[in-house]
Amino acid sequence: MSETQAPHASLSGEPLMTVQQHILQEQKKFPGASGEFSWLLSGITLATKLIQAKVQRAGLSNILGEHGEINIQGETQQKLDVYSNEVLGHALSVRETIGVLASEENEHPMLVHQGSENAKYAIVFDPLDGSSNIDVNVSVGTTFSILRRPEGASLDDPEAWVLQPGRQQIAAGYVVYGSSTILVYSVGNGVHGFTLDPSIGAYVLSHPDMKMPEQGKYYSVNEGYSASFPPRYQQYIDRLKQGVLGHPYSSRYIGSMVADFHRTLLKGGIFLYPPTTDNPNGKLRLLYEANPVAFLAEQAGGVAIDGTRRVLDIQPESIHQRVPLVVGSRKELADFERFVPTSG
Ligand code: P6P
Repeated sequence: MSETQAPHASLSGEPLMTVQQHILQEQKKFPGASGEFSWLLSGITLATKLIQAKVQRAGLSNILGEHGEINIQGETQQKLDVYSNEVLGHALSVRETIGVLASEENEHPMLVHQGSENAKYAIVFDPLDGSSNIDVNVSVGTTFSILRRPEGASLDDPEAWVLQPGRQQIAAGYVVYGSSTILVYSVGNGVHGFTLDPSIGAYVLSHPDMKMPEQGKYYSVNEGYSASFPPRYQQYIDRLKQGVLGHPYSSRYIGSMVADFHRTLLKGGIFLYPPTTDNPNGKLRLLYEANPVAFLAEQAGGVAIDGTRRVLDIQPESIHQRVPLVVGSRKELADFERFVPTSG
């Protein structure tokens, strides 16, 4: 290491910036913010490190296979789903500023601290999105959305804490457990990515101020359902393939939303989960899949709609509500909105 290099310098020679340092810097930009926000987010970083350790060893610790329980979504729970949900629940419930937790794995939101009057935040999360891919070693992810306690929200109505439009999120993010483990988050001041360095057990800034390209070259949708998409969706996808936006598009679909969105954030293009015959409101859940992704997409210069409306403007009616999702680069989304009438 050269003398001039900081003791803990990154490969580029820049001093290492951990996610904790970054959060402390970010929250200085928010008048009145106290250390509580960084303490809250540290609960997420800790939990996702524990989840990552299990995901990386799933095949070895015989944790693969079904847990046998059926979750609120009617899906068979994988053991890692259950573990991830418990780890996040424990790590977050010791943060006294959090009053309500809502998870994809639980039917109802949970009050924590028996509802401390000091609680200011609610956190909504999907502990392990894409879990059906666990057994075949495909990337999975954790998503989270942080909301402020609504003015006057009663402790005996935890649903009111989380049934807020996505534009009310004060922070959102995801962790993608892939070839590397990357945390991407925003507090409304740009999008920043951190790669977990296992040698020091810290998330280190690797993607500062992420911007979604104006246009990409991939479309991402499960074409197995195309016969049941609204016709204009399929016609729109055909246009992309024919090169009407300047070049023919290639298809990329992992079937794990966090991984599909992460690629779209980095490379641009468009990710769609349209309405289908089986899922007329799409399959993705508003509160803990579409909202965090839409928040990040907009912060990075992209666009996120449900086919007609801005995702972040949707008033949720229930915590597991599903919405169609069309998210991606400005150019593709502008063309989509011109081509697919609001009736879909
Ligand atoms: P399909 C995973 O179960 C998930 O909720 C998202 O992560 C993913 O984008 C979607 O479902 C995949 O659904 O119907 O294409 O298998």
